[in-house]
Amino acid sequence: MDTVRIAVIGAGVIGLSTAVCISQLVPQCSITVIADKFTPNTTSDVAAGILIPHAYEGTPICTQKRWFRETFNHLSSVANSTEAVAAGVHLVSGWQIFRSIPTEQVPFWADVVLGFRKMTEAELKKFPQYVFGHAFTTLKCETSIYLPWLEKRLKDRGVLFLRRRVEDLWELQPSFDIVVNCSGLGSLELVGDSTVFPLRGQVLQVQAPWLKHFIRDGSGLTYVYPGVSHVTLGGTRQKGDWNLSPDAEVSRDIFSRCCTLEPSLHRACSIKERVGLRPDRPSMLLQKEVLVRDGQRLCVVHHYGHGSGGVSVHWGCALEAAKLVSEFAQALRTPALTSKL
Ligand SMILES: Cc1cc2nc3c(=O)[nH]c(=O)nc-3n(C[C@H](O)[C@H](O)[C@H](O)COP(=O)(O)OP(=O)(O)OC[C@H]3O[C@@H](n4cnc5c(N)ncnc54)[C@H](O)[C@@H]3O)c2cc1C
Ligand SMILES: *[C@@H]1O[C@H](CO)[C@@H](O)[C@H](O)[C@H]1NC(C)=O
Ligand SMILES: *[C@@H]1O[C@H](CO)[C@@H](O)[C@H](O)[C@H]1NC(C)=O
Ligand SMILES: CC(=O)N[C@H]1CO[C@H](CO)[C@@H](O)[C@@H]1O
Repeated sequence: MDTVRIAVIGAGVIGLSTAVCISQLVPQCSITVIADKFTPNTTSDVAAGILIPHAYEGTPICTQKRWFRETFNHLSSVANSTEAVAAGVHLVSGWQIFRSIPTEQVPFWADVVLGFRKMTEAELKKFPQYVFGHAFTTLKCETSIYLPWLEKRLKDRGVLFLRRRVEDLWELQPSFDIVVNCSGLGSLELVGDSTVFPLRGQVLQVQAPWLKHFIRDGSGLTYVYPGVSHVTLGGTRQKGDWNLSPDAEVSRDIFSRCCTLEPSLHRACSIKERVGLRPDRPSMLLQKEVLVRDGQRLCVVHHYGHGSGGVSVHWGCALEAAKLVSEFAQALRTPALTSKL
C-alpha cells in the first residue's frame, strides 16, 4: 500500500487538531476531513476556550495531566509566536473562587498553569461571598479564530474537506483505509453509542473591553472570560437538553450572576446569546477498533466525548489519536501485520 487514505469525521476542535497531528506524524498518507458542520457552526465555536481541565472519569489522572500539559505547552508556543493573533491564542490571568474551602485545595493541573497560588485576603475582599480562591495564569483560545486557523493549516498541507453527513462508518469503506471518529455528539447516531449525551451550555458574548482578568466560580457554573473579540459570560450545564435556541430567562440569570462577581459588567453592551451542546459521556473515548463485516475490515480510531473541557486537552489527545492512526498505518503497510489486524 503506497498512500494510506485517512478520513477524519468531525471539524470541531477535536477533529481539526487530530487531522493536524496526523499530517505531522503519519508519512505518506492522504487526509480528508468529513463533517456536516464547519466553523462557525460547531459546538467548539461556542466554547469560551479557556484552558482549565475538567476531570474525565475512567482516565488516570496522570494521563489527563499529560494531555493538559501537552496542550498547554503547545498553545504557549503559539501564544509567543508571530502566529498568536492569527490563531486567537493568548495568556490570561485571573481568579477561581470558592464559597467554601474545596476538598482539593491544589488541583492536579496546578503546576502546569503559570504562577498558581492561593488568593490573598486582600484579593478575596473583592468577592464578599467567597472564602477561598486560586490565582493563576492560563491560556485562552478564541475558538472562532482558532478553528479557521487550523483549517487553513490543513488546506495548506493538501488536506481535503468534504461537507457531508455520515450515517454509517461503513459508507467510508472502501474509499478509506482508516477512519477517525471525532464526531462528538454525532456518535450517538453515527455509531449508536447511547452513552453519549448533550450537556447544554448557554453563554453571553458581550463587549466589555476594560476587563482583562478572568473570574470563575469554582463550580464552573458562573464565569467571566475576557477574550480577543468579546468577554464570554457563563453559563449553564443542562444534561440531556437538546435545545439550541437561547432561553431569555437563563440569559438574565447568567448576566445577574456575572454582575455579582464583576459589577462593572452592568455597563457591558452588544450582548449576544450563544448555545452549544457539549458532547459528554461517562468517560471520554480514545481507542482503536477494527470493525469486521462480510470479510471486510475497517480500521477505526474513536476520539470523542470530551464534554466540558475539550479545548483544554485537545492537543494532547490529538497527539495520542494520531499515534493510534500511525500504528494502523504501519500495520497496513506491512502485509504480515495486515492479516493480523
Ligand atoms: C458554552 C460552552 C462553553 C465551553 N467552554 C469551554 C472552555 O472554556 N474550555 C474547554 O476546554 N472546553 C469548553 N467547552 C467544551 C468544548 O466546547 C467541547 O469539549 C469541544 O468543543 C468538543 O469538540 P468536538 O470537536 O468533539 O465537538 P464539535 O465541536 O461538536 O464537533 C463535532 C463535529 O462532528 C461533526 N459530525 C457529528 N456527527 C457527524 C456525522 N454523522 N457526519 C458528519 N459529521 C458529523 C459535526 O458536524 C462537527 O463538525 C465549552 C462548551 C460549551 C458548550
Ligand atoms: C453556518 O450556518 C449558516 C446557517 O445555517 C449557513 O448559512 C452557513 O453556510 C454555515 N457556514 C458554514 C461554513 O458551514
Ligand atoms: C515560548 O513558549 C515555549 C513553549 O512553552 C517556551 O519553551 C519558550 O521559552 C517561550 N519563549 C518565550 C520567549 O517566552
Ligand atoms: C462506545 C463505543 O465504542 N462506541 C462505538 C464506536 O463505534 C463503533 C463502530 O460503529 C461501535 O461499535 C462502538 O460501539
